[in-house]
Amino acid sequence: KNEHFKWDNYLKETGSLAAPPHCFRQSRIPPSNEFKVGMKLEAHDPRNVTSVCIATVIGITGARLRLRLDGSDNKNDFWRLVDSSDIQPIGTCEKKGGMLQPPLGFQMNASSWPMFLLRTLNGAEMAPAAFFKKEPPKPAPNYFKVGMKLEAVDKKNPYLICPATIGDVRGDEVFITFDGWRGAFDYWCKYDSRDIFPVGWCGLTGDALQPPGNNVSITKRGAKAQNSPSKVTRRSMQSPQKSAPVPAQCGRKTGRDNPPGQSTV
Ligand code: MLZ
Repeated sequence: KNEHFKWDNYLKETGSLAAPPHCFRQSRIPPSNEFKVGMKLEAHDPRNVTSVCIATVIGITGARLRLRLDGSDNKNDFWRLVDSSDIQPIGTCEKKGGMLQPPLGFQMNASSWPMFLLRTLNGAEMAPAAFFKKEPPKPAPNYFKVGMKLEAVDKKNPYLICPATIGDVRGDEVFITFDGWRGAFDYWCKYDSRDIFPVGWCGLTGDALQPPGNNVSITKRGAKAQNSPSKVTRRSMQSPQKSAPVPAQCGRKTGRDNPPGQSTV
């Protein structure tokens, strides 16, 4: 159904420009994804990033892996690029003198962890080291400008990659606004986030890029009125920040900064 979404047409219709590839911490050609479902690897626990845990590949999508930590539940799956520095071959942690940790929310008694680990690794299909690709370097400064288009992970639905627009830029952070969704999914992130991609990325990886939402979007109006970026800025300042960390000067989850009754959903 999303074959109807064409960036070329959309960029013309909205009179907007794609963020150039050098803005992103992504390789120009997406890394090939050789992983198979069921393979095991080491991953930093997203909920406790100092812990290195055992993870199983639950799904493959484009250049990303859907991962589940062994001993955790099925409600905390996460997605990582095959060139993410958050993942590594089994044995890496031990080689560096570290110890594999139970995931946050380990479902068994903590004392059963050593035996659980032993059983988990025994006979496991381990992802070969050659499948892990080197993380690309950070672009030196933040090259993003307000109004640039990109493809971005929807953090509330992290399996989705959607058309987005840079709504604001502050230091090394960018405000990601999702086209056609009235601010409901927007977030701040670092300019070198691994969750944002240049226009055309999904086309290259075979990922299904979601079409923009149907809601009348201020992003579109803002894009039409390219000469008044203040509109975009004002709107992003007013957007409720529900899930993403926000630079101190900007909106807050609660309190005076967020006038009541101001919902964009
Ligand atoms: N089913 C969800 C998907 C929204 C995805 C938006 N992505 C920016 C909904 O309709 O709320």
